Amino acid sequence: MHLFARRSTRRSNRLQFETLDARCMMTADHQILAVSDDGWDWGHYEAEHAEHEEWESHSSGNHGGSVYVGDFNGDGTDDVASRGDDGIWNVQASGPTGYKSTSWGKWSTAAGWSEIKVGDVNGDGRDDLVGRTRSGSWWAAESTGSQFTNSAWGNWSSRVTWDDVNLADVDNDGDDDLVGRTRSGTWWVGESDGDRFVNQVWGQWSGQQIWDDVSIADVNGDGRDDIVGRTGGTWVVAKSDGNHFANESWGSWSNRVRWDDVSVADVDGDGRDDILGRSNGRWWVANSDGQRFHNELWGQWSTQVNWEDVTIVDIDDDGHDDVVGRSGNQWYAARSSTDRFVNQSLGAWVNAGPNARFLVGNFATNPPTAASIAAAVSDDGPLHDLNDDHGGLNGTSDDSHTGVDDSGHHG
Ligand SMILES: [Ca+2]
Ligand SMILES: [Ca+2]
Ligand SMILES: [Ca+2]
Ligand SMILES: [Ca+2]
Repeated sequence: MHLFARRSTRRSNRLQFETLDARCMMTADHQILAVSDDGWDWGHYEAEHAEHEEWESHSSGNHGGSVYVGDFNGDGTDDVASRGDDGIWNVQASGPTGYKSTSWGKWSTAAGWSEIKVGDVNGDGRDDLVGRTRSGSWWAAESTGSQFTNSAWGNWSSRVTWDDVNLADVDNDGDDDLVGRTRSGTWWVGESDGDRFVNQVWGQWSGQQIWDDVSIADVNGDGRDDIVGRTGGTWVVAKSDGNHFANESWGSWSNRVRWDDVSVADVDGDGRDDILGRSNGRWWVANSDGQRFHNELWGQWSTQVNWEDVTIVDIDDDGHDDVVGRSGNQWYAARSSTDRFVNQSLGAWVNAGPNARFLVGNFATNPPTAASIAAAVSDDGPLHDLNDDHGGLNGTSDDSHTGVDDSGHHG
């Protein structure tokens, strides 16, 4: 499953919704959406309760295995794009009346696409898609708001192996740029000029070492995206000055334990991205002070269950990123209270079929409700009302037999 949580979309939503009136609209955030091949549906998360809200079920076509979350029509809420076996891009645009599924364009079925990424490469506020062909050409499907316009944006050699390819705005000009590292360790940036990617060498990491958890993060909060990665336990930051990356050691995590769900999140809401990860059930945060990471124990989840779909989202719109995840059909949140996580049950998702796939994003709900959302889909027959006896997202606070172990909090 390809899951793509859009960090920059969330950031831009926050910026857009700064007026008081608009804050009401922020309630249309934080959904968990489940997708299957024959339709979808969702509930919303509301204060202490997670309630299901049954909407129309829409055919979502053949996903071809991958779905991409982004705000493709630029209305401030996330949509879902998928590409079928016929090469056609289908966008499920989320809006106040539900999802509208339309064809937005087509990519060749013979090009051998890889590294398909979501971002706003031309800075117009609408998310676009980029992908690279087998021969190394980068193409962008630029959103017009209702369809994609395809054009060639650049080329990266197909003779070298590229690692950790991402879209990120490394120069803070509002256009998402391409970043990627060759196997020999050179960081290349395809800097977007709004029409194409201009290739430049920005930095160098050792090609001899193993790099784990390489991610995009603006660790010093200057608006320029940086890159973080861990090698031999040391967290290295490739810090952008707008023209190149400077390598700095920011901290370390033990490399003798296993780390799960390592993610970038601004858990304390100070505008600087932090890193979190779970080891032996404990959530540790590498908290950025703008110059280095400070390791802090923030919470604990049970080690007795299998956690899936663990995703960063600011579920309560307080500016502090939270963590959501599920164990079976039970959804939980580790909610940031500025300096630690508080575990919370979001309820159960009872009627999504075994093949249902879940997405977390800022999908629209109708009507907008306070601190919204969670959504699901069934792939095994008619949808049931999740508020009925089947349980559904009944948001009970009964944590007694949940997978969450609340005992591990410090402080
Ligand atoms: Ca765009
Ligand atoms: Ca840029
Ligand atoms: Ca930065
Ligand atoms: Ca932070």
